[in-house]
Order: sequence, then structure tokens, then C-alpha cells
Amino acid sequence: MTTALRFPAGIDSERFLRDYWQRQPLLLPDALPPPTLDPEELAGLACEPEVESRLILGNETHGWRLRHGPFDEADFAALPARDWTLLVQDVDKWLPAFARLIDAFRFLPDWRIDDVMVSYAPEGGSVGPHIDSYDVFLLQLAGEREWRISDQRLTDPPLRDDSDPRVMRAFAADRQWRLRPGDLLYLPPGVPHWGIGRGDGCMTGSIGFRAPDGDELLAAASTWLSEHPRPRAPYHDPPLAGQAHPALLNEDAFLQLRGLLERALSLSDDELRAAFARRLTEPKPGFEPVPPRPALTRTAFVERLKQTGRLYRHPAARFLYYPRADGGATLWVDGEALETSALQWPLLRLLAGQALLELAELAPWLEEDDDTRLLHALYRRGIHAFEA
Ligand SMILES: [Mn+2]
Repeated sequence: MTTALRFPAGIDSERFLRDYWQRQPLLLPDALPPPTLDPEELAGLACEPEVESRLILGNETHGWRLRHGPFDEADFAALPARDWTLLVQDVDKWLPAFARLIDAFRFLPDWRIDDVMVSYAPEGGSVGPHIDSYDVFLLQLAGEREWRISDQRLTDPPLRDDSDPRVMRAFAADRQWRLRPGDLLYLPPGVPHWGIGRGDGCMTGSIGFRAPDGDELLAAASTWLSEHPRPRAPYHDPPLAGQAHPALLNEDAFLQLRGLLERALSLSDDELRAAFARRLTEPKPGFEPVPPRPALTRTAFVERLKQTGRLYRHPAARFLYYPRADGGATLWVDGEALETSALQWPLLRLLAGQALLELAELAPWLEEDDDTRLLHALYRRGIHAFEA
């Protein structure tokens, strides 16, 4: 069961995708009940070496300083009364309540979702005015934050040279809001924005998105080719008549080489789809699902599921599927493919659609071998587990 985002009157997820996503900012007042998080617990995460955290101190007058975690109690004790921010990445991977928060954003593709970053700030705390290259939803979790945005989309604004984080040299706000717990602000890439903690105990969750670039797709295709080698196509000389000098690369030879490369890179749509899907569903490094040891047999797994009543999806798992010509589907999770049959569409949509699976939803799928085999395969890979 998932919590839906509450859009403002006259807007639903379809209209949001059409008119706002990647296009323009949208404020969604009272959009979502925010998960609760004790600031002490956030500070505790920032002290763990495997957690990515930053402290940013400063203000408009003095510029901003960036420090990377892990931090310790003495670091926090030494902080001034105002004008600092603690940022912790991947909170969705560490705290189950934040993994479930992402379920409210599943009208967007799974593979586009990056992480939930949580920031904490006393009065005046901010990272300065800046732009991001990715889409972000900013959910106020506790306290209040003032958001100022500019309506001018930018890609490469001049930066202040007295600050470590990338802070814009000039920023003029066109719009301004004060967000309270449950309020949500969507920002597309390139919108200059500046969020400032107001009062004490401002906590904000940033649901951030990622997008591959051409280099990443080239790497994906090249990885695929190295693992699915094809017959080698050696170079053949063009007619060599008229070679003006032994060291000259003549135009015919160049065209021959270029053609060879183009053929080496030509993948069918099926191959490319698989190469991309594999790359796009790879878990973030450091968050790979861990297979259960020892793993239960399929029968024992089904029995256990009936007793415990729930399956939790690994917070770093990304699901992606596409239909096959035979009516079934190829499901990619964690860089690996599973084939599902034409009869398994409802189960596939359920598994790939939400972070928490209740027995009541899974019960119809515990009778057929094909279905329990699929569930068991995901469990054996550590994608679904009995504990969050
Ligand atoms: Mn930002």
C-alpha cells in the first residue's frame, strides 16, 4: 500500500508530468505526511564512516565552507548557534521510513530515482544560492525553511570564489515561500534556488533524480560488448595504389577504419535495451543487496512469508522491465535479468511497483510454481527480505 502525493487543486500526476516535470517549479502545500527523524539520529548517521555526509558553514556575508564527514561529537559541539547545515546522503538506504517515502514518487521511473538526502539547519543555515543539474523534490520534514527561487533557468552561472560549495555570485529571487512540515517543492534542473533554515530544527528531505549522459551509455554498450563478444572483424586495406608517402594516413584508410568502428558499435535494439537496462538498474556502489546466507528453499520461503506477512524491498534495488515479443516481459533488477511469462503481468507490476509487499497482496501469487519461483529468485538475490 502506498501513500499518494497530494497535488494542488486542478493538478494530478498526469498533468504534473506534462506541464511541470523537467519544465517548471511547483509548490505542493501539505503534499505528504513526512517521516519523522530525530536530529540526533541524523547526526549519528553522519558519524558513520560508510555514510556520506557534509557540513556547510557560512552565510552571504562571509561565504560558505564545506567539510566532509564522518564527523564526531566534538565536531557538532563546536558548531556555532546559527548559519550551518548538515547534509546526509542516501538516508533512504539507511532508514526504512525514508525508503517507503519514495513510494509516493513512483509515478516517475524507478531508474531515475537517486536518493533521499536529509539536511538539518538551525536559523540561517543554508548551502547558498545554487543550481543543480538534476530534478529534485524538497520535502519539509520538520521546522521551517524559506525557499527563494529565480525564474531564470541557467546552466553555468558565475560562482563566488570565496566559497567551497558551488555558490552563485549573483542571485535575485523572483518567488519565495516558507515551507512547513509536509509541504513539498519541485524544482527542475537549472532553476537557481536558495533554501534557508528559519527558526530552529529545520529538516528537509531532498528526493533527487539522476539521468545518464552519453558517456555513461557508451560505457554501458561497451561493457555489454565485452561480455557478449561477436566474431572479430579485422581491418582490410583499401586498394593501396597511390600511397603518397609511407607515413600518410590516407582518406580511404581512414574511412575503412571508421566503418570498422561503426560496425563494432552497432547493436540491435534488443541488445541495446539490455545493455542500458543492465546499467540503469545497477545499485549504487556500496549499497549492493546481500543474498541471504543460508537462503531458505522455495518451500520454506513461502511458508516463512505466510508467517511473517511481509516482504521488504532492498532500498537500493532498482526495477525496470520491458515487454518481450512472446507476450512476457524481461525484468531487470540489480543489473540482472529475469524472464516473466505473459501470465505474470499483475505479479510483475506489483513486485516492481512498491517497496513494501503485504501478504494480502502477494497471497494470490503463492500457488503457482512460476510465481513462487520468481518471488524466490528475488529473495535469493537479496532484493526482497523479511526484515527491512
Ligand atoms: Mn539544491
